Order: sequence, then structure tokens, then C-alpha cells
Amino acid sequence: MISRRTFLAAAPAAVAASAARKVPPPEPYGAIPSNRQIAWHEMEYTAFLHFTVNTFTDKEWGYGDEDPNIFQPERFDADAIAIALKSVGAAGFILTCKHHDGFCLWPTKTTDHSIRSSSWKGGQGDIVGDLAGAARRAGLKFGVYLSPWDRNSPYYGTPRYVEIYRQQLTELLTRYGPIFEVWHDGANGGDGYYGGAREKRTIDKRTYYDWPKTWELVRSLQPLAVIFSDVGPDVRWVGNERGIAGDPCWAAYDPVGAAGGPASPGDVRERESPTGTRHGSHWLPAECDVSIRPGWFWHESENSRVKTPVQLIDLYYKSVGRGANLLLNVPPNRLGRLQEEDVSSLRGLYNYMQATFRNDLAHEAKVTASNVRGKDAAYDAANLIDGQPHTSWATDDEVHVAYAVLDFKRAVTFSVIAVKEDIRYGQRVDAFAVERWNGVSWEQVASGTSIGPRRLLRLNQPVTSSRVRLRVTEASASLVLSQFSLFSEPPDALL
Ligand code: FUL
Repeated sequence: MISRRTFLAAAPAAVAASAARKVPPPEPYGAIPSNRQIAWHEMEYTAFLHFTVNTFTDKEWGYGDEDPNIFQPERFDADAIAIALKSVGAAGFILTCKHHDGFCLWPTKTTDHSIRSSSWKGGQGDIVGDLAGAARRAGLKFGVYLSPWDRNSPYYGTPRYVEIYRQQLTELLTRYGPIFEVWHDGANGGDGYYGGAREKRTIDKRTYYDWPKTWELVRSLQPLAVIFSDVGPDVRWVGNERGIAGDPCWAAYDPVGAAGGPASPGDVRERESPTGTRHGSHWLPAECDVSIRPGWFWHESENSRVKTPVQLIDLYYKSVGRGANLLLNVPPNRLGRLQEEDVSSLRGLYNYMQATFRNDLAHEAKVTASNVRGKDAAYDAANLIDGQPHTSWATDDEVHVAYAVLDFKRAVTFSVIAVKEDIRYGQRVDAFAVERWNGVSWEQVASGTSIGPRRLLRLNQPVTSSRVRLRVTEASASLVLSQFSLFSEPPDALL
């Protein structure tokens, strides 16, 4: 079936056509995302704020015996932080409301090791409240990190602490408005202050926290929030702290414990997390947490070791470009501000993204395809270039291998390719290639495996052609692709 609609004509037509769809859509394949996961996928790139007593003690892991008075961010400005993050394209940010030292950045009722015991703002400060409010004002989503390991609590290791942890979560999830993500890391137990005991405490990672009960609590208080841990239940750790997803990176995942058997936070076979499980039973996409600096917290000595825009761009392609989300840590400094060096690198990344992704060359093309589901216009290949996430080019049930061709009136030059599946129908494609017409034959310029929510392929050299073809070479079900885009990286994008 051949379509000759242009982009401008296709956008309204596609909406009308999907309403008038005569042929039923395909059955979803395998694991599929929940609505909260779909909303999370759309965020793509968020910031992480590591901030606490460590910022003032120059440590990465506080022992839990800090004097609360050392927390004195004299020029703390939540709006300045949120506005800066918004201006560099982050969709939201997650704050370390409590790190392993147990110091709570909000006036919790559960412990004295909190901002309430600091002379900062006369004990009236609330960093969580200020940043949650600033996020909302800036149009950003807000998320919370609450370390399960607490080196301050005298109760750590006993059932009482697990109750305290849930009370802390309850405070965070009921006082500060909508939360988009609840983040639990996997560092569990070891030596610490523990109310003065100064000893080593180990817990059984698999049973101590009774995670399913805690996740139920999160669900009941913030049903739209995704829950992150090594093993989900909504978002999985990517298995490294370098910010790099696997290639392939499947959204589905069946986590396995380090020694085999069931997995739990802190006990997962990490080497399988970057790639996921091709036909896994859970939709459990990867999130790439990585710091813009060597450490997670701000250290003056690391101001000269901030990742450059070029390094951040590379990370962006290796995380977001492989269908994962990027959670990029930008730690506030002792003043309570983002460090200028960090913001300047973020701006470099943002300028690059703006310059590269602002103009989708595919919009100029006419699209034809080797097969269209039921020859129904609702599934036309023109949907690939209409800019709408929920209109798709789909094929007949038995057609798993197919192609779509972009025909241009002029030769276009591109260096980045973007492809997306409509993930409401699951992850269906196993392999694909992109080819250009060289006047005589089709010539492959790039290829990939997993697509899912998003795949970006960055070419070593720009490619020029007036005909470009997306060819799905292997799939586990018929195709439901929502986007095929071509972009050109401006050579001066980093200036
Ligand atoms: C880990 C922690 O131990 C690090 O300090 C950091 O917070 C990282 C994001 O998670 O588990």
C-alpha cells in the first residue's frame, strides 16, 4: 500500500483515520508497560540531587554521627536550582531526602537526626518542601530517594527500623504533593554510628525490609509514582553507575539473585541488568544513574573534574538513545546552589540537543511501506513522521519483516536516526537496519537491535541521500512503529 501524503496533511488525517479505524489493532506482544511507566518513559532525562551533611564533611558516605549544625547551606535557593534544571531540559529531579547517614532533609517526626536539629533557619528549614515547591513552579516533576540503610538509627537491623522507614516514606509521600518516582538504592548494612553503638550491622537483604509491603504502601499513597530499585517493580537499575545501558537494552526483565533464585534490592545479578531479558515477563525498563562528577556529592576538589558536554552527549546516546532513561546527578554545593561548572556542562548538552533535534528532516519526506495493516489508512506509514506518539505504522499479523521508505524532493544530510515503537503494544522488533539509496542500490548506513520506547543511532559520518529506508529485519510479532526521524548534528552545536 502506497501513501503519498505529506507531513502537513498527515497529522490531522492520521488522527481522523485512527478514529475511523476499520481493522483492529494487533494484540500486544509479551510484557507491556503500565500507564505510570509510559509517563516515565516520556520523561527521558531527569536530574539527581545528592545533597546532605556529606556536602559539608566532604564525604561520600556519612557515618551517621554528624553534628546537624554542620548543615548550613547559606545561600540555598530552591527556585534557582529548579529553574536552572528546567532551562537545560531536565523533565524533573530526584532529591536524596535521606542518604546512608540517616540525616533527614525535612522536619521528620521519626528522628532527631534531621534538619530540625540544625541551627540553619533556626531549625525551621525544609529542603524537601522547598525543592518540591520549586519543582512545581518550574514545571518539573519531583521524586524522592530514601536510603534504606541508615547508619544513624539505633534501631537499624531490628523490625522497628523498617517501621520507621515506612513512616518516613509516608511523610514524604503525603506532605509534598505528587511524586513521580520513589528511589531505593541497594546499599544495605555495614558499619555505622547506630545511636552510639558504633558497630557493624548486617541484615538479610532478601527478607529484612519486606519490600513488597513497602511498595504496596507507595502504591496506596502515590499510585502514579514509579518505584525504582535494582529489581523494580517499575524501573530497574541499569547495573552500573557509569550511566551506560546495554546494547541491546530490552525493556523486559526477569531479575535473578546474585546466587541464582529470586532477586531483591541489593541482591541481583548485575551483569544481566544492562541488557534486560528479551522475552522477560515483566516490563521493567532500565534507568541509568550517573554523576556529572567522580563522586555523588559535591566536593570542591572535583570542580575541575566535571564531565564535559562531549562526554554528556555520549552518555545521552548510551542511555536515552538505547531506550533507557538518564538520571544525571548534579550535586548542590555548600552554598546550596548548583556549581557553575556543572551547569555549564549541562547547558552544553542542552544546546547540542536543541540544535540537533529541533528539525526532523523526515517531515519533508513522502513515506511508502512494503505492507500496511489491513490496507487501513489508520496504520499508514505516514504515521512514522507525523510527530504523534500514539499513531503508528503497523503491519499485518503475519508480516514481521517489512520496510518503509522516505522519499525526499532533495538530497538530505543526516547523522542521527531516531526510531520508536508504540510500546503500548510491547517490544516487538528484534533487529533493524537503515539504508540509503546511492543511485544504484540500497546501502546500509546503520543497524540496531532493540528499539522499544526509543532508539537513537549516531553515525560516524553524515550521510546524504534523497531516499532512506527503515528495514525491520527480525521481529517477534507484527510491527507497530510510531516514529522514524532523521536529524543533522550542526557542526557548531557545542559553541
Ligand atoms: C548508591 C549509594 O551508595 C551512593 O552513595 C549513591 O547514592 C548512589 C546513587 O546509590 O547505592
